[in-house]
Amino acid sequence: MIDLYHWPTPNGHKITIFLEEAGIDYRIHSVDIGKGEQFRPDFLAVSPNNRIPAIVDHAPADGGKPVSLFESGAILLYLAEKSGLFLPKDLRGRTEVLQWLFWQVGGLGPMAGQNGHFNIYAPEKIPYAMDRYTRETARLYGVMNTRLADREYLAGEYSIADMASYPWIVPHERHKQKIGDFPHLKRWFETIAARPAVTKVYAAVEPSYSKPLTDEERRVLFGQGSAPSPA
Ligand SMILES: N[C@@H](CCC(=O)N[C@@H](CS)C(=O)NCC(=O)O)C(=O)O
Repeated sequence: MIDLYHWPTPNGHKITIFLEEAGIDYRIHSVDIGKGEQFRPDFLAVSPNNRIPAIVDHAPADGGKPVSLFESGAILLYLAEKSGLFLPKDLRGRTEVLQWLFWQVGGLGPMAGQNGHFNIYAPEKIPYAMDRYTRETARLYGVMNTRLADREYLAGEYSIADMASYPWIVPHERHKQKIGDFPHLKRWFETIAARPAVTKVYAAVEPSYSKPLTDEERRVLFGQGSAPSPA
């Protein structure tokens, strides 16, 4: 059994997609990040970065005490190794998947995140920042589109690299991208959207970003400084 600390955001969806695809039993612990539940000591003990997702695996492969883990990329890698699924075992296949997984967690996620921040959430409209992150998101979409021109998935078979990237393409309109401008990415996006596990994840809960933030949620999310709590 996996305890999943979750909120319905792109990084949260990566893990529910994996668990549904792999058919692994899990229990969701909702962490309402707009209400500040990410600062609760019991959650910080699992995720000291006060971010979802995080997991606790009560039946780790070494038979030892439970393993707790934060960072979506590390969680996907852990679960893939645990289950033997969605990550090739051969050197080259594995390296290729990890390369695209790291590309997502170090590039697509943070850049699209800043895109959303400056285009949607920022109280002041700062044209330089909006333009910078809209262009950078477009560049990353272009990289994916080129990569997908001659293959079905980002790296070999459907893998944790695709599961990490898909939830960050779902909000393409919010991120001011026209998916039709990226035909290979669009084909990939539609293929993954039609997978039963993915449909189930998105049918179960509306993404948290579907609703505008309240002033209090803004304070909690964007007022954080060096202490693990909002200002
Ligand atoms: N690098 C982290 C990013 C996780 C992240 O940013 N999570 C957001 C939701 S998508 C969060 O928990 N935010 C809470 C906060 O900002 O306090 C990962 O890939 O897991």
